[in-house]
This record gives sequence, C-alpha cells and structure tokens, in this order.
Amino acid sequence: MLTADPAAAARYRDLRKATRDGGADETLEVLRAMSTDIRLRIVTMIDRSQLGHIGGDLSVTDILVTLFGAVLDVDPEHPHDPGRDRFILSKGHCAAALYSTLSHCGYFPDAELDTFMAPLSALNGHPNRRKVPGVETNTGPLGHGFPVAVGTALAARLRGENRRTVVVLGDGEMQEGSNWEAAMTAGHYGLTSLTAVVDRNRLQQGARTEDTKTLEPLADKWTAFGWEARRVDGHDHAQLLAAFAPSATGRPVAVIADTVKGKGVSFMEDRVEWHHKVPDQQQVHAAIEELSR
Ligand SMILES: Cc1ncc(C[n+]2csc(CCOP(=O)(O)OP(=O)(O)O)c2C)c(N)n1
Repeated sequence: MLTADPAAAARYRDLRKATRDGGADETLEVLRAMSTDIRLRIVTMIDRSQLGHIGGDLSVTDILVTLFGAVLDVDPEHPHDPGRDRFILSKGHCAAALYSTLSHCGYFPDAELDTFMAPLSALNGHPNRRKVPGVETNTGPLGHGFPVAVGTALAARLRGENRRTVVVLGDGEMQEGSNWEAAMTAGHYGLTSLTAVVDRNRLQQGARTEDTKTLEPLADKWTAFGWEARRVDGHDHAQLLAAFAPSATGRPVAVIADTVKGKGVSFMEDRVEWHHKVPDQQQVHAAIEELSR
C-alpha cells in the first residue's frame, strides 16, 4: 500500500481552502490549473508506460478535478477515516486520470505515477483498493462500480452516517444491465446522498455509443428510475460545481456530463482510435505543447 505525501497533502489542504473560502473566480482558477496539471500528467504517464486509455482519461479529468478539488470531503493523510465521502470510478480503465488526481491531492508521491502499469507497481491498469489509498473499490469490469456505490450509500444510511457517495460511469458502460438494477435500487430507496456522474463523451471502445446501443434520452431514463437528472457541460467547472450541489428532492442525483473524449488535445478529440492508442513522441510533444498553452 502506498502512503501519503505530506507536502502534497498540505498543498491540497490549501487548495481546498481556496475553493471553499475563496470567491467563485478563485475557485474556478484553482480548478482550471489543477485540470491542466492532471492532463499533462496523464500524457506523461501514458508516454512512459506505453499503455492506458488516454481518450477517456482526458474526458473525465474536469469531473474528477471538480470533485476532489471542491466537493468531496476527504483527507489524503487519513484515507480510511470512517466519516469520509466515498468516491468510486466505475469506468476503471481510466485509472491514469484517477491516479494523477489522487497523487495531486497527496494520497501518494507524484514520482509513483511513473511506475504506472510497470511490473510490481501498485498502479495497475485498473484501480486496486488494496494497493492504492483513495481507491474505495476495485473497478475494471464495467458495470461493477455503480452497484457497489449503491450498497455504500445504503450502508451509510443504515449506520446513520452523514456522508456522500459519488460514482463516475462511462456512457458506454451504461449498456451493462447491472447499472440499471443499481439505478432502480437507489431510486427505490431514495438514496439522496448518492450522486452518479455519467461521462457522456459519446464514444466507447471502437464505436460511437449511439451506433452501438441508443442511450438517449438519457436524462429521461434516470428520471424514470426515480432520480433527479442534471445535464451539464462536463468541462465547465462552474456547471459541474452547481450540478454537485446536494439533492433537495429526496432523490439520488444523476449528473449527465457532456464531454469530449480526448479533451484538450485537438488531434485526439472525439476520435474513436484514441480510446487506448498510445501517442508517438511527436504526438506527445504536440499534446504537451497544446495542454501547456
Ligand atoms: C464488462 C466489461 N466488458 C468489456 C470491457 C472492455 N472495455 C474497457 S473500456 C470499454 C469501453 C468503455 O466505454 P465508456 O464507458 O464509454 O468509457 P470511455 O469512453 O469514457 O473511455 C470496454 C468495452 C470491460 N472493461 N468490462
């Protein structure tokens, strides 16, 4: 198990203070800077490992950054604090985005990211809760993280614990039937402390989601299952922040975040091959140059 980086954790505490206590402009500035850092780190990690799912990593970045930078009540130096909010990345193939976010927050040292997917590294291609602090449950098989999140939120209620559970799903992942059982269960129990975020980048592995199985009208489907649906631009931190406001309806909240796969690197954006293609050296330099602008 990796251990916290105290200096990075202290920086994260300052960052959280800024997003909590600062004005709206300062909050957004901090989140945007964090997103740039995370995207750059994703590119360098995948360049080093020559493996990963870069398109989905770049589409989910602003969602993760908004959650860890301004919403979740977590302490990287006490990753098992019973009162912490719970975060589950159900689209576990985007582990590089999660790892770079966790290390940015101080859960473990940044240098560890350079071992991503190397033999014996803790940072496997899919997140492992026994190896990486901040990972609440193992994910990778699509359709597993969401049912676990529902159980986690239900357990919190049964124990009288006042904490949030947030789960991030891929839109292609929504084709797994287990997700709809989970949605039905959470709707039935009115799990208001549960938020499900769909990274709606409209691409899955090898195809557009709508060419594979029609997902729309997605908000209506969540509503029919007893959820409050909120649809936002998934790269707009202000819209995401508003969408993560707690439920006032007694229903769980589904945030449908419209995103672009490969966001931030123009030659990767909305292109199916970048699901898990690895950039060559020229492309790495171009990506870093564009993301650093
Ligand atoms: C049960 C299961 N089937 C297949 C896969 C292989 N797989 C990994 S990612 C992926 C596509 C996921 O698409 P989406 O959820 O839209 O993710 P994103 O586009 O955001 O990367 C597939 C089919 C898997 N991980 N689990």
